[in-house]
Amino acid sequence: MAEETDSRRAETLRTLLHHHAHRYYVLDAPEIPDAEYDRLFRELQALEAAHPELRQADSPTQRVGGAVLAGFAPVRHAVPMLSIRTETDTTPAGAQAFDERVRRELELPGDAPPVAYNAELKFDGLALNLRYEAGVLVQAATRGDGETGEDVTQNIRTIGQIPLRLAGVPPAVLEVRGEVYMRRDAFERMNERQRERGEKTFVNPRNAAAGAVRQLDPAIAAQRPLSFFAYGLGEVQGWAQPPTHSATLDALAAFGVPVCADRAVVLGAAGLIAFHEAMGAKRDALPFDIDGVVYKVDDIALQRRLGFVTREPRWAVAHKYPAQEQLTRLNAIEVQVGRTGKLTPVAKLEPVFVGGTTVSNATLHNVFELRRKGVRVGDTVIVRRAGDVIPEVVGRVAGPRPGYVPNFRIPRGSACPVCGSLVLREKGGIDHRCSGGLFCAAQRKQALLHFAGRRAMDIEGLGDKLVDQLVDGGLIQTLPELYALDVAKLSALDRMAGKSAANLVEGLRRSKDTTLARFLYALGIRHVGEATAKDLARHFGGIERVMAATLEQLLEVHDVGPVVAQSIRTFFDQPHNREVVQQLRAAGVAWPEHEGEADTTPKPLAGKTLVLTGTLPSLTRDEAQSLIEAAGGKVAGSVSKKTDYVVAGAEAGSKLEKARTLGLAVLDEAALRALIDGCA
Ligand code: 5U1
Repeated sequence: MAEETDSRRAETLRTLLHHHAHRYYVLDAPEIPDAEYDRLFRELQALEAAHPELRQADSPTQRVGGAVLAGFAPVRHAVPMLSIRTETDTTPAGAQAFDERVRRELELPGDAPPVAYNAELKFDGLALNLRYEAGVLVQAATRGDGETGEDVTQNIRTIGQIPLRLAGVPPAVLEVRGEVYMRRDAFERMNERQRERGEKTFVNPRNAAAGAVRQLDPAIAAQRPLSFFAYGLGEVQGWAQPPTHSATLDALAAFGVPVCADRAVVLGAAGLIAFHEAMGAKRDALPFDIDGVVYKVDDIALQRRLGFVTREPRWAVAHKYPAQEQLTRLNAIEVQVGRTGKLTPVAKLEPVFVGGTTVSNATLHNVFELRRKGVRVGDTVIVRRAGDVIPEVVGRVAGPRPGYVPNFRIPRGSACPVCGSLVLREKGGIDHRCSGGLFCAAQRKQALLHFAGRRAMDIEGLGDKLVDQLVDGGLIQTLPELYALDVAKLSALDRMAGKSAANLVEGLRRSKDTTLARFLYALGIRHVGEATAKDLARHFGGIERVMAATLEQLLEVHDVGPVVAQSIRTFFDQPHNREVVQQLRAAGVAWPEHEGEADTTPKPLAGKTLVLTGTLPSLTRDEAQSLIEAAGGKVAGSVSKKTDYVVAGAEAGSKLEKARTLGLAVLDEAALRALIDGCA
């Protein structure tokens, strides 16, 4: 009896979790807080651990694979996976030619009405066949040679968007075909992480996705954020397929399979051309790469009449867009200083048309990556430009060089090309940085914005547009000059007549009355976030003592390690930076004495690191951070094994996903408050 109850409960939990996973991953519209999802998930895990016979292949707990695959078993496709004819003429003539071909093959008279087509996107990923039997995902296979693919079921199970069980009343057998891909933001984040660790980066989202699907260890595959869109069918049993392709896609969406919303039924060549143009204009704004659009005759009966030529259907074509990767010559390498002081080697290229625009500069990220890619001046290189991401050099074309070309270097002791301050690289770090933080013109805007920020000096009315005007108009060269602004000077600026100017002057006046911790944070010293600034203020009690502290003394401060200590020391070793501090104080910036006195309130989150994600029901991000810090906790920007809690609200994204993958504790706002109040 007890067993039957457990079995029924497990079934209920599976159904609930499938429903909420679909709401979360596919519809992006969760109905329950993440903490509740986690609770249900853990309950099912516990039930399955106690009763292994209840564990089923379609259980949501089976998404994170454990065992390392020995290799991939071959899978013979029940229905061959065809390829698609490609129209490389990227002009409207490409669409026109397809429509003419279809009309000819169908022997339509010239005055017959236009053919209806389903127009969709051509995703730049890896083709997959998902086999569902009685609605349960039993196998996922790559295309392979079209006849035989590889069994990648374990890895595919880790993709949250792919349902393990279909919704509704599913057919006996349904093979869903589509493309697994990686979103551009996920790809950029993943590469940024690789760069921070000094590891190899991926060339483009397609390679990263294909590599993840074919990754032998499902646990690693699970860390690669993949997505999926369905676009067709393989074998089907026990289902009357709708009479059109567009209705088939609607039916797949109703089964809970992700289908891209950017699709349309259009009429004739004019409709195809309009779709090609509309999607071309939208291409950069899409969150994923496409390399073209696909046109398919919508009527399945007409598709059958048209049939195939060799391995390609006559009823479909892929109409390309200009490539997002091109070859060109690397003419020179220059160094650029970014807003945060980071030095980036920039490739000066022979201008090339790529991803829809002419590119003559591209980032090389850092000298280590540049060296790993083996890129040198004079090489033929591959340039990628996709979406609104900065163009980058992703590699070189192998081949002999005409003679010796030295590796690009930023020598030890170099001077910043903008301000002449010393260029440094942290021990074990990847990036070279200018140490002239408050002085360097390249960093001026960033320094001002950070200084004015709400959690720094809190200068009301000083936003990025005004900072642009102040710096570009030459009104401000250094931070202390902020406090010399008056209504007369400000009124000359755009949108600063009358009250706005007076309000800013008042904001500046009020900001002078601050705390040592805020002031230290406002200086924008690398690695000195709010929590460290507070620790420094508490420990030293005065700015002179912080500026004079030796490395050893800095290391005595709570949570200050060698990298942070060195960064503080380097900052105050720059005479320009010390001058700025003195000038700010001379301008009237002041804080109460003895700020460092001990705080005796209880600290239930002492030593804990929390990450905030999503929108909380009643607290803003700043309020939640203040609450956590007042309770002794630290707020970190990214999730890692060192995170103690992830506090998640509505529309929490990849941080929550990662927390789940790492098995971290996830709190909602109520649970956070309970923890702080000591009730949890
Ligand atoms: N959207 C879409 N992409 N795509 C790729 N549909 C589609 N259809 C394909 C392929 C290879 O092939 C069928 C026409 C067989």
